[in-house]
Amino acid sequence: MEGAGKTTQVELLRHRFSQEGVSHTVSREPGGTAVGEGIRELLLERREMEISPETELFLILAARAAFVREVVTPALARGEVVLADRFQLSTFAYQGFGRGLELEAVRTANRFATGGLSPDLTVLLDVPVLEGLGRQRAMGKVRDRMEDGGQDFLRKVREGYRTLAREEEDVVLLDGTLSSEAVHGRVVELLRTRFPGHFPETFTASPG
Ligand code: Z5A
Repeated sequence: MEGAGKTTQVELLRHRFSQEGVSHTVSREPGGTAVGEGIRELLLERREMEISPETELFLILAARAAFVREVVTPALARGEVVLADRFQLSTFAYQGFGRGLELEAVRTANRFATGGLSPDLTVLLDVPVLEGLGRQRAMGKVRDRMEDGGQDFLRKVREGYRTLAREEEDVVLLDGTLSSEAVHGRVVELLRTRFPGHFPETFTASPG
């Protein structure tokens, strides 16, 4: 969700990976490529522009197709861990549950955009809508087009996320209302248990 702490957690993890010598790439969606940044601006900042849910979906997937081919696939080929603050689960939640597009159609179109590449793990940081919006307000973030959908829209998105987390094996819900340090500790433990042997022994919730 908005203001759930994704940027904060990605930064904490990036720092730990650097300390531990885990090679990684960090990127954001939509964005992360020249075409993706252009689409991001169109999608989020051009609030005067009418964009239908179907058009919105294909803009997001156009950015994703570039992201997968230009950022993710090359990074994986270099043996790196790829960290992204959002990916396909956001599309299922926002465009599927939030905008009301048929979920199976969204999944099919997404599969085409990604060429079938799927994350090994998605961490869902769950916070109540008002708490996320309050955090964004406190940091002075300007409302974007997606938030123009209002709280009802965002509640549908949150319920969608929670449903997806119950149904999908590679999605784990964490309580995003805990402190940033507590959430980070849980993320580290999750990575250690999900991918045993992949990270150094020193990669623990409370470093030395
Ligand atoms: N979108 C979509 O519709 N479909 C898709 O497929 C994709 C995206 C990929 C992208 O926004 C928009 O695109 C998004 C969905 C749509 N809609 N909107 N709006 P984004 O990802 O760029 O923006 P955001 O989600 O609004 O991100 P954000 O505001 O940067 O939130 P965040 O990264 O999750 O939070 P943060 O920046 O880490 O933290 C926010 C504040 O809370 C900050 O002051 C922190 O210090 C504070 N914070 C962080 N963690 C905590 C904890 N644990 N406790 C207390 N305070 C905290």
